[in-house]
Order: sequence, then structure tokens, then C-alpha cells
Amino acid sequence: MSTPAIQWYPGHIAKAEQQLKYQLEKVDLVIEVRDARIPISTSHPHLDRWIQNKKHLLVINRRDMITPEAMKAWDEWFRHETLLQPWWCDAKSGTGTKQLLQAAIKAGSQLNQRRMRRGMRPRAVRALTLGFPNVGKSALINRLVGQKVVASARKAGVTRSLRWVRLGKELDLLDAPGVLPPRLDNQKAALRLAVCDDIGQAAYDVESVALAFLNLLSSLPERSFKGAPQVVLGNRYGAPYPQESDQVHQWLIQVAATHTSGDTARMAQRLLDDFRKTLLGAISLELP
Ligand SMILES: Nc1nc2c(ncn2[C@@H]2O[C@H](COP(=O)(O)OP(=O)(O)OP(=O)(O)O)[C@@H](O)[C@H]2O)c(=O)[nH]1
Ligand SMILES: [Mg+2]
Repeated sequence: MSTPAIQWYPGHIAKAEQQLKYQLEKVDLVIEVRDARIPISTSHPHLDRWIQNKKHLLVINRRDMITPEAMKAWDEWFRHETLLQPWWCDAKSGTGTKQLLQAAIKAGSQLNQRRMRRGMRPRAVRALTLGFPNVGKSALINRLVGQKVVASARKAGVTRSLRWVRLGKELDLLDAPGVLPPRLDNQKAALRLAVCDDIGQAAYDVESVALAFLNLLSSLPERSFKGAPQVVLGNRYGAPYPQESDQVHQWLIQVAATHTSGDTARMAQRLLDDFRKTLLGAISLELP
């Protein structure tokens, strides 16, 4: 099956990128946030340009949405291939965010030692959270600060403008809207972004994306999940999941008849929502 067309670049992202360029001069530290289910597709091609010589902390968020085995495999891969230590977080429950906070504060004290050596006064470290839409940047800021200071919700494009948040005397955090490459040239990556809800729903046809998602599931190696998602799908929607990929559309029609009065678009939406809420279990759409 071909990959459905996906293209999305809303006006607020273009505007945010302009503001970002201006704010970047003031930033000491970039906290890059990626989605654990798709840590490669959520890497931005302009990142190096934005980071330059700033300190870089790599956060892989949504760790609760993949298996511990997948997390271990990626952790080794990142340490080896990028020489970065990933900070694994679940910004929803707060797992891993304390360690990240300590790393940010440590980066700040190193910065201040350098400043003091040059006769400058110490100041709070300024950190920017950067990443694709909906990866959990704002949720992470709320966790770091320990209260809900910025809006965070289950759809792409929640944060619309840049906003500084102060955390004690040591850290200033800048929440930014999710950024996307101006063109999604790699349509396989674009599909994964759509499935994970990391680009806005206006960018694609939900039913085509849901079907492509089901086909993608069949092509994943077994170590991507614990227990076959096909079994979960069959049990959850009460119709055995087909072995053959050309039967998948028929299956969608069948489960739509039971669950959404025959409305396949609504059924497609439910399928994607269930995946996004981890109701189909932990599933990695990418593995090293
Ligand atoms: N399961 C799970 N959900 C998360 C995690 N982090 C964030 N979320 C949820 O994902 C949704 C999106 O989070 P946001 O913080 O709004 O994401 P964002 O990156 O700021 O999104 P934009 O502002 O649109 O770019 C929210 O419903 C969060 O509760 C996580 O680690 N695990
Ligand atoms: Mg946000």
C-alpha cells in the first residue's frame, strides 16, 4: 500500500521559528525533546544550526509508551551513535524529570563558573525546550517547575507562542511551539509523525493514515512490542485480525459496523486514538 500524502506547516510555526531565532541568542541550553516511539522521525534537520555551541540535553519523552527492551536498545544506540546521554522521561507521570532537572542545574553551574572566571556575575541558566509538536515539551516544563504553568493537551499545536517560565533562582525555561521541517520530504517518517499525533490532523486523511498504520504494524519486528498488537486489535474490537494485508480494509469495515454504525472514518479515528492513549500496548514504530 502506498503512503498517504501528508503535508503540514501551519502559520504559527513559521512565526514561532522567527521568534525562536531572536530568542536563541539569549539561550544557554537546548533541551531537545523527542518522542520515544519515533526518536528518529522526531529529530529536526535544523537542530545543529539552532544549538551551535550551546549545551544540548537530549530528552526522549513518552518512555511509558515503549517497552523497557526498546528503551534499552535505543539508549545504547544514542550513546554510541550520537555520544549523547539520553534523558528518558515520562512527562505525564513525572518519571525521569528530576534527573533532567539536576542535569540542567549542573549545566547552569558550569556556565556560572565560566562567567565568574571572566569577572561576570552569576545568573539563572536559560533553557529552551525544542521539539516537534505534541512530543510533550509543555508537559515537561510543568513537571520541571512542579506545577501547571503552561498549557499542555492531547493535540498538536497547543503552544502558540514562546513563553519564559522561571524555576527558582537557577533556571529560566522557554516553552516554544512545536517545530516541523518546512517540508516533510520523507513520507514514511511523515506517516509515523501523523500516527503518533506529532503533526496536526488537518494535514492528512484520517482513514488512509489509520490503514497505513495497520499495515505498518504488520511490518514491525517482534521486538517492537510485547505481545502481538494484532491479537490486541482482534480482542479489543471483537473481530479476528486478518493475516493478509489486503484484508485489512475489510476488517476496518467490519469493526466499524460493530462500533461506529458503519462509519469507517470514525472507526479509523478511534483506532488511532486508542494507539495514542497506549490502549493497544507499548509499541515502538522505530527501532535502532
Ligand atoms: N503517556 C504520556 N503522555 C505524555 C507524556 N508527555 C506528555 N504527554 C501528553 O501528551 C500531550 C501533549 O503534551 P504537550 O505538553 O502539550 O506537548 P507539546 O510538545 O508542548 O505540544 P505543542 O505545544 O503542541 O508543540 C498531553 O496530553 C500530555 O499529557 C509522556 O511522557 N507520556
Ligand atoms: Mg506545548
